[in-house]
This record gives sequence, C-alpha cells and structure tokens, in this order.
Amino acid sequence: MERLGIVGLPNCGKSGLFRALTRMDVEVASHPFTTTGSNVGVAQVPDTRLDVLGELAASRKIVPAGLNVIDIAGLAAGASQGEGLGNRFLAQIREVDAILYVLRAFDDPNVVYATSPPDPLGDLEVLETELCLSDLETLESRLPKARKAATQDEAKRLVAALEAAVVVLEAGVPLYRSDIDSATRARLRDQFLLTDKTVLYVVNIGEEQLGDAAGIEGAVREHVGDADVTALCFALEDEIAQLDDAAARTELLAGYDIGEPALPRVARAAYHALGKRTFFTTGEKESRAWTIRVGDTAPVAAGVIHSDFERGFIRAEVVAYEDLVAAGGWDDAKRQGKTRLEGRDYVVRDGDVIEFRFNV
Ligand SMILES: Nc1nc2c(ncn2[C@@H]2O[C@H](COP(=O)(O)OP(=O)(O)OP(=O)(O)O)[C@@H](O)[C@H]2O)c(=O)[nH]1
Ligand SMILES: [Mg+2]
Repeated sequence: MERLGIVGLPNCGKSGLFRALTRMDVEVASHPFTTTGSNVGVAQVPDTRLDVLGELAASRKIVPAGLNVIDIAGLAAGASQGEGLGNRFLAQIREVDAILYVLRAFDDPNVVYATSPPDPLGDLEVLETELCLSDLETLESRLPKARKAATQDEAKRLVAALEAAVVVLEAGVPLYRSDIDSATRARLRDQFLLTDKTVLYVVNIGEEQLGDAAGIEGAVREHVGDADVTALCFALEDEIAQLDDAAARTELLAGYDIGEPALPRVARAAYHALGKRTFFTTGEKESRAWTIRVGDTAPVAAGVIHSDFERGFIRAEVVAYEDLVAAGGWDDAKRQGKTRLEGRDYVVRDGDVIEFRFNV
C-alpha cells in the first residue's frame, strides 16, 4: 500500500503531526533530531459520507479508510552531502510514494530552529534543494552508462529524458514542479527520483497565528502552484484529535474560533493525491470505507475485501452514494430500482456503495 512520508527540518513539528494523524504515542520534544529512525503508522481518513451511511443502516461499527504514514527523521541543510542524518534520511524518502512537507511558521525561542524568525518559504527552499541535489547526484552517476548503451531509439530517448531532468534540477526546480512534458516524465519514473513524487505542503502555525492562517497559506500556495497547501496549528489539532467527546471538541474549536479541524482535510488531500478512491459497504453490522485506485474494476474492488471475493466474483450490486441517500437507505434504493448489477468490466467510481455476489 502507498505511503505518505512526513518531511521537514528538525523541530518543525513532524512527530506532533504524525501523532495527531495516527494517534500513536511517539516522542515529540523540543530538541532537534528527536526522531532518528522513522515512525510508521496508519492515519484514519475521515469521510462524512461514511457517517451518513452508518446512520442510515444503524450500523454497529464504522470503519474508515486508512493511509500509511511515515514520520521521517529531520532533514538538515547539507543532507545530500551527509550532514545531519544525511543519506539515512534520503533513503527513507526514497521509499515513500508521496511527500508531505512540513514548513514551520510558529515562533518559540524554547524550540530551537534553523531559522529565526521562522521562514516557511525558506524551509521549503532548503528541503527542495537537498532533494534536487540528491537527484542530480543520482542522475550524474547513471548518465555515462546510459549514454554508452544508447544505440537504440528508446535508449536514446531515455538519455534525453535524463539530460532534461539534469537541466531542470540544476536550476533548482524539483521535477514535480517542472514543465517537463508527461512523456519525458514517464521515462524518468524508473529512476525513482526523490523529486518525482507527489507532494503536499502543511505549514505549522502557532495558536497566535490562527487569524493569519489564510495569508500564510496563500504565500506558500503562490510559490508551489497546484499542490495542496494547508496551514494548521499542530499542537491544537493534536489536542482536538485526542478528545473522544464530540461536545468537548466543539467547545475547544469554538474557543479558538475555528470551525472545522484542518487535520482531516490534510488526510483526505493526501489520500486523494496518492490516487486513492473509496467505495463503501454498508449494513447493520458495519459501514466501511474501502480503498481502491482510480480505474480499478469491480473484481479488483472485491479483492480488497477478500481475495475469495475476487476469485469467485459474479456480479456487483451498485448504487451511487447520492442515490442511496436520496432513497433513504440500501433497501429502499433497491426497491426503487436505484441499484444496478455490474459485471467484471465495471470501473468502480468514488462513492459507489456495493454488495458483491460471488461463488466460494
Ligand atoms: N510553541 C509551539 N511549539 C510547538 C508547536 N508545534 C510543535 N511545537 C513544539 O515543537 C517541538 C518539536 O516538535 P516535534 O514534533 O518533536 O518536531 P520534529 O519535527 O518531529 O522534530 P525532529 O524529530 O527532532 O526532527 C515540540 O516541543 C513541540 O511541542 C506550536 O505550534 N507552538
Ligand atoms: Mg520527530
């Protein structure tokens, strides 16, 4: 399953974010390089549609989708040359499918930091520079061999793609923000470059900056283009996430004058950016969100639940979430002829509610 890696400078708040996302008990401390290995966990991906389904079916249990998250050791300037935790850090990034950059905006003299006052765009430059340098090193070590082998057209095109990447990276532009065309980008995929991944950004703001969140977010967004950017106060989100009592949560949110916690939105954005989509099953026992990828067919979706479902797949009985809700529940949707039977070739859509028919 795809993994989201949390990447940022030492003491920017990565582990606090990881703890809030996964509810795992990891060390969050005011000294840099607190995290030296990596913490691995699963973040729940909240989905209001699932809550509605659970209510309609009076389900005894609600099971949201999950997202694998890794809290990676802090990166210091010079990491690509072995500074800080150096290559260990870069190796950890290589293994993730998407990067969640954490940029620090909160100011606290008790939590030492590389820059003072904090400078989120400055953080970004340090982080991206290290990743670009590491990719350049990778490419430069591979190019001579690729050039030597380039007797066929396809091999020549690969060399051209590697050279195009070098030009972009030398200008300090990560591949995910470059204007390299998609065919060239596709040729680079097998190189597993660090800046060829999906990226999202979060800015860790202090409680006193909550009023400024939109402005801080906007400044980063202007710099990064299409990617998802969220400014949030990790410490506060962590506190909210720990409250099981809904009333206490609402009270805390109101106290800080924020309508909705931002963390669920970050989890959803990452899930989506990784190409993950959701279908649901619903009933009295449980309502559950299952993860598929864009383009997955009905038997593949069935296989997410159980491999026997995929092997013995006969048909899927499907209704779109909106139609099910409009009908008032699964049984009513069925009575009203809103559910339909789909076969092996059906491409499952985000929000489909499904009952599988299968042979065992
Ligand atoms: N004042 C203040 N402190 C914060 C805020 N967010 C995080 N911190 C503190 O920042 C410190 C570092 O947080 P961590 O989550 O351990 O940071 P990290 O990025 O994982 O650090 P390393 O693992 O050392 O790279 C902790 O003492 C947090 O309590 C904030 O919004 N305001
Ligand atoms: Mg940490």
